[in-house]
Formats: sequence, structure tokens, C-alpha cells
Amino acid sequence: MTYSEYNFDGLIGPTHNYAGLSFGNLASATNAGRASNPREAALQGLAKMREVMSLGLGQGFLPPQDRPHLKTLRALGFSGTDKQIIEKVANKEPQLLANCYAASPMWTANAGTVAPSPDTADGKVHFTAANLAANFHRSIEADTTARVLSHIFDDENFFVHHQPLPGAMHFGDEGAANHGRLCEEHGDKAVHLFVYGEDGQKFPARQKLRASEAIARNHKLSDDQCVFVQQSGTALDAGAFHNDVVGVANGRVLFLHEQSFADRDAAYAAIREKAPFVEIIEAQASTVSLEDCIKSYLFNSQLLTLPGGEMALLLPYESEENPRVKAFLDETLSKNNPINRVIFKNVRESMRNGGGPACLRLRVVLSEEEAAAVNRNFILDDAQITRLEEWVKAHYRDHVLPDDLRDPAFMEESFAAMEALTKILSMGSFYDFQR
Ligand code: SUG
Repeated sequence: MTYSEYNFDGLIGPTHNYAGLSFGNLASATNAGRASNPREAALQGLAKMREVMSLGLGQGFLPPQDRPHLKTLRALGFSGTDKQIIEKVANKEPQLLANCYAASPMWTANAGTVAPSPDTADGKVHFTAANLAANFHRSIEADTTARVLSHIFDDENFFVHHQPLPGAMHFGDEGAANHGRLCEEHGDKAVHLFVYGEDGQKFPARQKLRASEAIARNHKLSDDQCVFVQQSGTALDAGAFHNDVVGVANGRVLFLHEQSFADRDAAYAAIREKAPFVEIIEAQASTVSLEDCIKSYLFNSQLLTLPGGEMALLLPYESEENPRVKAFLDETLSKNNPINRVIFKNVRESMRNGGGPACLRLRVVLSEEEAAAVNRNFILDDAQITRLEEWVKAHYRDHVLPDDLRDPAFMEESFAAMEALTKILSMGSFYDFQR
């Protein structure tokens, strides 16, 4: 059977804005309050999807979520018409309003964790939507994300869906952003690398060890297939709020910064024991500092196996612009390893909130039979991606400031856009605001 990797990117929603919501994410803090351009953001995301499609790889997407999330505001005791709720929250709790307006579901690396069928004891593809308990604006994504995944991968012959883990921060789970799969071919039984954190001196860890262990159990992975490694507190405190800011795994390659893990040597030994085929490509701190990594998102790149078997790195412009990172990339390309192509893309609107190319995608390895069972509306071809671009151009603003969230007209525009999208995608009355 042939297996392929599909990237499911987050289609960036119409309320994309900079609200400084994520403690420990330096870009989010630095850009708080500046004007965003949701239209450009969504088109940049779609252009990245087009690029991956042009490489001959399968590309899907997850739709945005309904924002502002009025269901959350009602559950917190705000009542009246939709407009009255926005007015009341804007006056009493503007920060809460910003949380309920975040377009953060765009970062689908955090949507959930996936175990492809060659890896699982029952031979099915397992999904667990992330509870994202560490940040309020992200925690409100979980229920809808679970619904979205069940809607797209809706065939119980192939797909098993687990609800977000219970226990909130005690089992804090950030999805695939702290998880990688190592295998010689996508369709081999893989080793799963789960990276968890312990709170640093400055910033809190988001991914808990016991959450990763629970996911491994639910996904029916055996012990010899799982490696649990602690992320380094130094990296966390430097702004690596997810491990995918300092490393990425693909196939047999682990491409990362030498300061990614709390105990580098022990971590590499544990990985090599279970995945002896692993090829570790590492950046030394003396060549590229953690600060360079976090500013450039060098390791928040998509490491893609191309149809011919070689690998390409898809990176943000910020990596090309940093001379030390660029030199390291040139050196990596010149060496004898599977990476022999780099592609730079403009995803600046997302980058300003701390989301690079790898944050914007959820990887799902599927057999041909499984791929045929996926809801076709969410797999892109030229016609479907053009439809989405036109939808963005028809509905999105190109300038949003924090005060715009107070304006009920912005809410109405956002819901009109989502209403139109559910028609394009034949989703019925899918979102909370439509129910
Ligand atoms: O959770 N930023 C996101 C970025 C997520 C990046 N994902 C991965 N690394 N996989 C976060 O911190 C900022 C929103 C704001 O401040 O308006 C935000 O949610």
C-alpha cells in the first residue's frame, strides 16, 4: 500500500489580529496592538498551500472557527442580543473580547495529534484534538476543532477520534507542535517523539508529560515506539513556547537546535535506541543562537519529502533575512544529507503572532484508501483553492486594529464570511453561531 503525507493548513480567519495574548510567545507580545491585515494573512497562507501543492504533495485545510465566539461569552454570563453582548464585553472586559476574537485556530499544528494507521495497534488513523489549556483564547478552540476533525475524517472504518484530554492544564496538550514521527518511509511503523515541558524561570511550559503519555495510550502506540523527551528550560525561556520552534522531524531526519532538549545526550541516545536509522542534523549555538532561531523560525519550517525522495525545507522569509541562519542553511544544503532544497515563503502576518510555516500545518499520513475516505471539500486542487482565494477577497478587511473588535459591524462581517464559507464547503449549520 502507498502512503503519503497530507498537510492540512489552517485557513486564516477574517478576525486575524494582534492582541498580545500568548505569554511566553515573544512575537505575540512584541506586536500587540499593531494593525493586522487579515486579507493578506489568509492569502499568504493560501499561497504557501499552493507552493506545497506545486511540489506534488497532498494539501488539505481546516476551516477557520467562528469568531467572536459568542457561545463562550454567553457561558460566562453575558446576555442579550449578539450586539449587546459585544458592547457589554467591550466596555467591561476588553481583554476577554480579544480572547474570543482570536483567529488562532489558523495554527493547525496545535489542532491535534495524529497517529497514522501503520503505527497503531488497530490499524486505524487516530486523532486527538488538543485541549490547548495553557492559554484561554486557545482553550476555546478545542470543542470546535474536535468537531472539524470528525467532519473531515468522517469514516469509522478508517478514522478514530478522541475528545480533547480532560483535566485542563493538568493534562495540558498542544497537539502536534511537540510531536514528531520518525520512520524511513511515511508508511513504515514509526517512532513517535513526544516532547514535554517543565515550567521555566520566566515562562510556563504548555505540553505536559502526562498528556503526551495519555495520547500515546489512546492512539494505541506500543512502548517501543514512543520516546518522551523533556524540552530545555533555556529554550523555553528564550521564547520556544512549543518545541517546533527549535526542531522538526520528517522521515528519518531530525533537524534541530542543539539546545532543544533538557539533556541533549540522553535525549539523542533514547531516540537512537528506538529509531537507530535516525539522521540528526543539528545547529550549534555557536553558529545559530536560540535568539536567531526564535526570530527567524529556522526550525519552524516544513521539512517535506518530495515525490522523488529528496527533502525540501519550506521556511519563512525571516530565515532568509538572517545572515547566520542563511549561512547555516547554505551549509546544510552543501552537505551530504537528505535536505537539498530550500524554499522561502512570505507568512509575515502569521509570523508576527509567532506562527511560522510549521505552525500553520497539521500533518496526516494516509494510505490511498484512507485518503479517498477524506471529505473532498477539504482537499485542495486548483479550482478549490481559487474558490477560497475569491472568498477571502470578497469578505476580508485589510486593516484591523484592537478597537475594531468593539464594532458590532466587524462581528457581522465575520459571521457573513463564515456563513458563505459553510455554503462553499457544504458544511450545513456547522458553527455555534449558526445553531
Ligand atoms: O499559541 N499565537 C500562537 C502561535 C502558535 C504557534 N504554533 C506553533 N508553534 N505550533 C500561540 O502562542 C497569538 C495571538 C495573539 O497574541 O493575538 C497566538 O495565539
